Amino acid sequence: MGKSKIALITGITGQDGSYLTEFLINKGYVVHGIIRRSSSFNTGRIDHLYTNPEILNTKLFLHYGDVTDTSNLNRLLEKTHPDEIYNLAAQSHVKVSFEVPEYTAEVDAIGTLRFLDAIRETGLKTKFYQASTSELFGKVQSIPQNENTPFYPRSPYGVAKIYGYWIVVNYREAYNLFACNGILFNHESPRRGETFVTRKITRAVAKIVCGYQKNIKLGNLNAKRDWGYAPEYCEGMWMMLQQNYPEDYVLATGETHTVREFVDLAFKGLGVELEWQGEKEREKGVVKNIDDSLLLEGLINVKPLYKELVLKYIKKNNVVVEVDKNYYRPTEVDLLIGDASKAYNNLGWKPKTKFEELVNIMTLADFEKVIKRGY
Ligand code: NAP
Ligand code: F7E
Repeated sequence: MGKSKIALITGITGQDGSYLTEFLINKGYVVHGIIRRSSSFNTGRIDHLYTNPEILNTKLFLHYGDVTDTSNLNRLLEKTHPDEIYNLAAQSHVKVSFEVPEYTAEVDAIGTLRFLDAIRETGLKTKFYQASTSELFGKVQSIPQNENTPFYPRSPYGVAKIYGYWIVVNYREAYNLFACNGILFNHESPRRGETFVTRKITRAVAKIVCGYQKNIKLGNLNAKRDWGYAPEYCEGMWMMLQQNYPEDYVLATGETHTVREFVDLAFKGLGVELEWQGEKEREKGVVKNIDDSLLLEGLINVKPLYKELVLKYIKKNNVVVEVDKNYYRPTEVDLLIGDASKAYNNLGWKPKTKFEELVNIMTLADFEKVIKRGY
């Protein structure tokens, strides 16, 4: 048996970091992950790996670190000698980036430079994946967006990530590094952070149906996103680093949907049909009908309990969605829809999970959590 490849992952405790770690361990890699010191546990998404004695300290090693600390990154590179680096660490929340723009730049832009420069300095022969984003397209200059679409970021997050993108291109050209930008459109899962809109919706819908919450307050319901399923996108990251030449790739589904459509489907999966009334800040999602024939297949075995809950807490004409201007952004990205033909042609990468299936996976997972734990 050959020697295992070694991967170093920043952002291992995040949504993508956790799926990528599972994927790489299954492929026979030894994975080193950088975690931040935090005042409470932040390893929830990788605990199933971390607490497995067959994995911890044989296939998975965790190191304290931070992409704002150059000496730490240099040390970790010298200690771990990775074949592949996946730079997923980021202040990744677009709305929050308006509140902490400088910190966002420090982590998302300069953090990327620190890593590339550490690779250059150590002369390590390693491949580098940069978590670039569809937020680079921002105020879109053409529809759909692909690798040749001009960028127009609309947030401090997008602007910081554009620096990350170009510094990867520059170090690739200047120092011949094997470095790739994955320009990934939104990708979601039951492990998505609770303040991103998809997870906020599926969690709230589950709680509303179970009587823990009356309604959900959201911002721009008209925003359109190209939403895919995170584990598939993590496989795409790995595929980029297995090519003969480093290039940049868009990963996307090629479909776009509004936030409102996401809300509709999440409620529908739990047997609740909505009707939208009013406009702009006065728009409301109101219960039109309760129909347990709409219930997701995975929930059939909890049907009696579901019926008991939903009939108790959800009534026709209940207002379950409201608009709250506090969730609006100073500048919004109105529409994203990606064209991933290059990834399909060169990598053979293709998204499998369709929009409705994605909403159902997330709704089901949150409903099961709420039923079991109440939150
Ligand atoms: P996420 O769940 O927010 O995870 C971010 C990770 O970065 C967490 O592990 C976080 O650690 C870590 N981190 C934050 N600041 C750090 C610092 N200063 N030093 C070291 N680690 C730090 O994000 P994600 O959804 O998995 O996304 C992964 C990457 O892809 C991010 O770079 C994101 O910007 C980018 N991206 C995401 C999407 C998407 O739709 N998900 C699309 C395109 C690009 P803690 O757990 O301690 O907070
Ligand atoms: O917002 C609208 C909001 O925060 C999506 C990050 O992973 O993907 C993500 O960035 C849309 C926006 O994701 C609420 O205005 C309405 O138009 O889920 P989000 P994002 O901003 O698209 C990209 C590709 C990344 O790279 C980022 O790291 O939904 N929206 N109401 C809301 N958004 C939030 N968060 N909360 C609301 O209440």
